[in-house]
Amino acid sequence: MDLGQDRRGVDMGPSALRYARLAGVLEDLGYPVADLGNVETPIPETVEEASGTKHVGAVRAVCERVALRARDMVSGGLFPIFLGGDHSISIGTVSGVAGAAREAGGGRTGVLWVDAHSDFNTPETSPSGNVHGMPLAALTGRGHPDLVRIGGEGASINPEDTALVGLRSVDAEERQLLEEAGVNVYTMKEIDAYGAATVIRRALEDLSHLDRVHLSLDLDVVDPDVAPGVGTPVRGGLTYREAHLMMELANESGVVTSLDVVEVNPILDVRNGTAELAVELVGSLMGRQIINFPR
Ligand code: B3U
Ligand code: MN
Ligand code: MN
Repeated sequence: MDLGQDRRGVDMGPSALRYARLAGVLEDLGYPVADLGNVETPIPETVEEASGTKHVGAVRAVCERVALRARDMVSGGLFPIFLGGDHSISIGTVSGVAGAAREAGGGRTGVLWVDAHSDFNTPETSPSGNVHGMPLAALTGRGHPDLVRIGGEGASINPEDTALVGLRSVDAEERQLLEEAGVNVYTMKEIDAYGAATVIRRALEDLSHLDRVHLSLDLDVVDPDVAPGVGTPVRGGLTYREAHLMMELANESGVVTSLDVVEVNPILDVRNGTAELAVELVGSLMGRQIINFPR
């Protein structure tokens, strides 16, 4: 889906990730993989543009379908990997995963949001009206009622059950909302000051009380020199090595139970390198190591 922002192209992200051998990399690690195909999504050319929050009705309809798929996968005991698409899909993925787990007595779900942006805007604070800048706010019960309702009435997750890592582009009023909500925020400044390992371990520690953790990986967290094929590049991001370390430490912690890979834009990419990096990062999260040296 690319309805959550203005640039065409992120709807081709899933094809690029498949072409970069996502399934093969997971199979090489020993996992059985089932590709469940694409979720039916309209293109912006066929969607009537509403004023205010852009394409909100269509985004909601797609996210409801995504949430149903997410529920089925969690109920079936699978590890869901959702391919975007712009980041608005995560209103569907997270609400579905969290809702299914809650209802099955599987407890409380938290979110590790790895992104250059905090995606905590509401229609009132958003400078763009783009839904991909709003998903985390909607998931914690803030924003457009049609977005907050996705996957079931009310908030899907508690703000204190979230950790945001890699931020370097936050709007002024969005920042105020983040502060009021009490989410755990780690900007690039903390990564520069304390090092990626320390920051990632703290973020994982913030989520250690939870039964499930959904990792939402927006590829724009990585520096655009390394990952140019993203919808909204912001310079000053994670290095190649920091991005891998993040995934390796998440793997070591053993807490991650579902994953989004979003905002890969093949039109802006160079020889599919951003999709290939994304697939490598999924490999690191799922246990790929340079050597399995006994410790
Ligand atoms: N905060 C801005 C920009 C933005 C958010 N997420 C992305 N870009 N990818 C907005 O439009 O909400
Ligand atoms: Mn995002
Ligand atoms: Mn982003």
